[in-house]
Amino acid sequence: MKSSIPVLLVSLVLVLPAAAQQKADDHAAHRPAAGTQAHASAAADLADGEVRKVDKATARITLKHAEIKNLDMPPMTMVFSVRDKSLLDAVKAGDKVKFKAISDDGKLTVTEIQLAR
Ligand SMILES: [Cu+2]
Repeated sequence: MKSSIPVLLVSLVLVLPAAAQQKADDHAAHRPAAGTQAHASAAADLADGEVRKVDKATARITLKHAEIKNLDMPPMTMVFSVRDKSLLDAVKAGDKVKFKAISDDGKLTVTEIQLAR
C-alpha cells in the first residue's frame, strides 16, 4: 500500500489538466474542425449546403442544407431569399457552399454565401 499514494498523485496530475482541457473544448466541439483559429468565430455562423437552384430574377436560391444552428433548423432542402442578388453570381446549381441565413421578419434570407473548399 506504500506505493499507492505516489500512484494516486501521478494519476491526479495526469487527469486534472485533461479534464480542464475537455471543458475548454466543449464549445469548439460543436463546430466543424475545419478552418483556422482566426476564422473560427466567423465560420461558426456559416451553415453547409449544396445549391439546387439559383433564381436571379426573383433573388431566390434553393439549398439543400445541413443543420442551421442560428435558426435552430434541421437539415432540409428549401428556398431562401437572398439579401443581395449579386450573391448569386458566385454560385450555381451543384456547388457545395457555406452560407449564412437569418430570419428577416420571418423571411429566411441568405446574407452571405461562399463556395465550400
Ligand atoms: Cu431549412
